[in-house]
Amino acid sequence: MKTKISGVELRRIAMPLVAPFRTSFGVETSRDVLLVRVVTSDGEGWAECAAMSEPRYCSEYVDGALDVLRKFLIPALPTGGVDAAAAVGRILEPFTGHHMAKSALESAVLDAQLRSSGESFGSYLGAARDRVPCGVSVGIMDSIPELLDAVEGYVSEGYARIKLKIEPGWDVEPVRAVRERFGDDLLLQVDANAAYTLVDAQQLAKLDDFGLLLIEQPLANDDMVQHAQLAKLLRTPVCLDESIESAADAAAAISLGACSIINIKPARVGGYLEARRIHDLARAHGIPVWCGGMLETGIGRAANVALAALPGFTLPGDTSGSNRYFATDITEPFVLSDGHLDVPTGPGLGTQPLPEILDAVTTSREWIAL
Ligand code: NPG
Repeated sequence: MKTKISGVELRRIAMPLVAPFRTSFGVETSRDVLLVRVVTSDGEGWAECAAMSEPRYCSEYVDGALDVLRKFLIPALPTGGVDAAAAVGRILEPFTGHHMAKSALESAVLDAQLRSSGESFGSYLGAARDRVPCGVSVGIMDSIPELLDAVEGYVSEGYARIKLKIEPGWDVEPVRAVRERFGDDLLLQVDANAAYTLVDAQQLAKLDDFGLLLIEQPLANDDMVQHAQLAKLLRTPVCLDESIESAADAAAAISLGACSIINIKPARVGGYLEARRIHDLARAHGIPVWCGGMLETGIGRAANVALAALPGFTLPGDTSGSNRYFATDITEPFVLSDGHLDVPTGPGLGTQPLPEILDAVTTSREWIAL
């Protein structure tokens, strides 16, 4: 039986962050989030669009996602209904790019489908465990003492690994300071968000002394060949994030030797089904993967935690507790226990927005009938 979609609500919310989050591409103080709610003949489904307010991490941004959903993606859904969420990706394929917007629409339909069949995201995707070890991403700070205080706080909360954001001028020294203070056993990795070029290879090779798990996206998003060259010059494993927008990209990166680890962000690759394909491909090639984060509310976090429970996710992800970013989340918060988060077991995402909190942070709503 087909699932008929009667309409889609696009709801924008403003979520203040507990502290500014600085990366090599900008500073976030508040998260401008687009939520998607589909209403279907099987019930409703929720999803979160990961696009940020400005196109700095990638070309997508919230106003753009709203526009493409409203004008092209939602109107493309057949009024006769879809067989399953898996059909949504194929229906949206004629539109190029816009992976985050597409991912949100497909995920909302998947949530509706799973809520109605009573299956959880984790079970549907193939989760192999009921809880996942969690890492935390630590932004660029004004000083080393400030960084050490922040890391100290996360280590005492029980995070299983620390990721330091780096950029030219903030790389070797912060890594050295964290290693000296917290010792060699701390699982530590760095993320450059494309801030370097191949000319910086010698500087990046200095990080080899610190036993890092990986260096993430050192070079530009479209520099696959240069990442392969850099990987030969470093002992630290190269992990790609921004460069991998599809399973085809992952296949190219693996065969080029551009990376030996992949950060899978479902939104960046167009959804959880493509994310699972990348997981399967990487696993078949012995390439470890881990689940990235984009400052998600509990809606996006729930699905990410489910994905992170798949067997090839052998490194801790950026699946932090809700309180890493938000004083009040729009769902029941995800709370770290012994460095882990439980994989939700309820139907679909296994969580939903709390109406009063959601209303309090809503800045706009729009209903698009099919
Ligand atoms: O824990 O949700 C999280 C954020 C982890 O560092 C993180 N995300 O480049 O991976 C990244 C970075 C990011 C943040 C990317 C915001 C895009 C937007």
